[in-house]
Amino acid sequence: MSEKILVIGANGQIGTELVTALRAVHGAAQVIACDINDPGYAIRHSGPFEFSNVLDKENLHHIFDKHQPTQVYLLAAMLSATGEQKPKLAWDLNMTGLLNILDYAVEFKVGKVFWPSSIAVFGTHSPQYHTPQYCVMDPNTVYGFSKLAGERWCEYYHNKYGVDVRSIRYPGLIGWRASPGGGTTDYAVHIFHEAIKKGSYQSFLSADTELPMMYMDDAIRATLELMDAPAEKLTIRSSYNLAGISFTPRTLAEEIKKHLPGFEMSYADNDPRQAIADSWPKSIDDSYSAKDWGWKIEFDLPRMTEDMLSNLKRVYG
Ligand code: AKB
Repeated sequence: MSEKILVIGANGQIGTELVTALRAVHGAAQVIACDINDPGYAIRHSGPFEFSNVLDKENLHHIFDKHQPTQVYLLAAMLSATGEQKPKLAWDLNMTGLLNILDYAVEFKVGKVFWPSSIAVFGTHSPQYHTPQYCVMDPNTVYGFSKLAGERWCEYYHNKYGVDVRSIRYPGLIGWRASPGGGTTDYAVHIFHEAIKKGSYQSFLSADTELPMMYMDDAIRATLELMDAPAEKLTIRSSYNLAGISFTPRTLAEEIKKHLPGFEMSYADNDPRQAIADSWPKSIDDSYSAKDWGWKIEFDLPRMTEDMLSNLKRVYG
């Protein structure tokens, strides 16, 4: 049976790359990119697009009715740093948006739903190193506890209504095709752009702030592999830990200097994102992902750095 796939929040950092990957696998006409904003050139010219607002249930109903999707990827969300500036809106967007999609997944008998969670579900009392799948979770950002509540809703809709919902707790994601929007891990993308454009970068996180990150190619592959995994193999319907690579701003700067020897890094003081980063894990244990659906990372720090720089050099000419 051919799939009909809705990607909601298609213009964002993950959506831009996921739409391209899904269109390559399933054919452009089968993947409907949806976003509240005008799409970029690549998305508009490579297949169908619908304006959608996850908080507008009527508009969503129309889109589900028109396309009768077999799979839905819900990527529209407010991230950690922006969420702290607009806490009520972040809660509403992240929570009501998810519940609207889960309701329509039941009503329209959608085959599979993907929804991203985050390392932000962990908090200051979670183990900081090799943070396990199951442990104390006391997130202190609106983004973090909306993701944690969302995980519980996903598991609930799976158990109660049989929705085949699948989810990953993404680490910070690093890619060259699209910019991140309002996260605590965004420095690890901006640094590459500034290194090429200006030869210097001021990190808003301190030199030794270690966080789990992942190259976008690995993140997209993980998403597609999880969505392709046989349902009976999946033992987790809240969200799977995914480890990625852990590094600090200092280590990343050193890696960039191997390619751009003149690159200069400085560090800002008192950025509010520091406290968020300090409450998150430094590394993740993703053994459930390896066991249940065979997950294996491919990009380490040197390989990711080389790939980012060579692609961005091409982009900036
Ligand atoms: C953020 O920094 O808010 C996101 C995330 C780790 O979920 N990139």
